[in-house]
Amino acid sequence: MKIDSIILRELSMSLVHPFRTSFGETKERRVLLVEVRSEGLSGWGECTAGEHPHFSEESTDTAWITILQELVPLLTAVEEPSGGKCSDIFRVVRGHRMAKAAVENALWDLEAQISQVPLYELLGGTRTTLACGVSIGIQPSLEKLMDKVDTAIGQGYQRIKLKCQPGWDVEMFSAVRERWPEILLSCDANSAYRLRDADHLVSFDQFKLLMIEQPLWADDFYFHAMLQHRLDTAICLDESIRNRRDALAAIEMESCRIINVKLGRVGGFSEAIAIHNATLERGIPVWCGGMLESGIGRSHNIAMSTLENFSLPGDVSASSRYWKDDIIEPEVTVTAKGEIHVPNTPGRGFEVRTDLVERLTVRRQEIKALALV
Ligand code: OSB
Ligand code: MG
Repeated sequence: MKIDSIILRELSMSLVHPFRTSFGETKERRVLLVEVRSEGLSGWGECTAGEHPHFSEESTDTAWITILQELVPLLTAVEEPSGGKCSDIFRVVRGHRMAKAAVENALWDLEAQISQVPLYELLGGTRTTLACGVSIGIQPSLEKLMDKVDTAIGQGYQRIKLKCQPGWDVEMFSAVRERWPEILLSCDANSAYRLRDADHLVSFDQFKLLMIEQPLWADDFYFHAMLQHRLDTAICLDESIRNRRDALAAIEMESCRIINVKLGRVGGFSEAIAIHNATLERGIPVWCGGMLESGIGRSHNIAMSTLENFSLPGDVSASSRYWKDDIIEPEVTVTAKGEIHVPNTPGRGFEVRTDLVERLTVRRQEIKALALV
């Protein structure tokens, strides 16, 4: 493919409800989109970096600069770029995986359109229906939380994940478990605990959680392994897993029994597929995490979740849980059984609402390929 131009946009999008984790609250998303144009077609990628470097070292601003100053020049210096070549092309840039993923995924998105095949097929996916779960943020009160859980169960969601932190855990799990003894329930601490909390974390076993996501440090395997040996409940790693090698180390060390795969966190589709294949081979189930994405990132999460080993319900839920108006058409919907039907049309399967994208854009930069050679 020959790239004609690359357009970076920052969109300002308000979440329908603020989302609170152990590291902070988000209401206004600053969504960075990458559009790669080639011969009349547009591939889109979304950068999942947060507004602040709280989940990872990256932010909307660091990703903007990295894409513009480092990744785009590397990409346009290559004769025949493709999504699959991006990890090689971008290798000289250390880290910045969310910035890299935004560009790489736009290329895969474009390739699916050029080849006239659904993106999920290009990735090697086979699932046509996806099991959906929800991630419910830390709430101002137990009553509010019970309402949120009740609504999500009523909507058919197959697994409820509760964000937790010290002071918002045992009592909260008790209340939810008492009212819903049988539901598939998990929790996500986003690194809010320390090893001195081990006894406390072991007490979570009584709630029969499907998993405890990232209880300890965001860069740790060793202490998670120590904790996993004491827990009946499976640990799931999110923040700690940056690539296939991390997944192998975590499995080898028994730091976790489940892995959350996020496209941005691992640097794009190629590395996500590599993690998928390595975990499939070793019998470790994975699921697709979410980063409060707009429809573009959401459609890519759907495509990735069609891979065979995405065997647990993901955090990929309906557009309407996040946005009054999503920037794709149709928006992502979930059936009464808590399923997403994967579109079988060429490309990402959801059109980009370019008019709405323009209206939400607060910063835009276009790089024409001519200016780069
Ligand atoms: O750890 O999974 C996480 C949102 C922002 C940052 C980190 C996480 C999350 C979520 C929300 O859990 C998932 C979603 O609904 O998109
Ligand atoms: Mg998480």
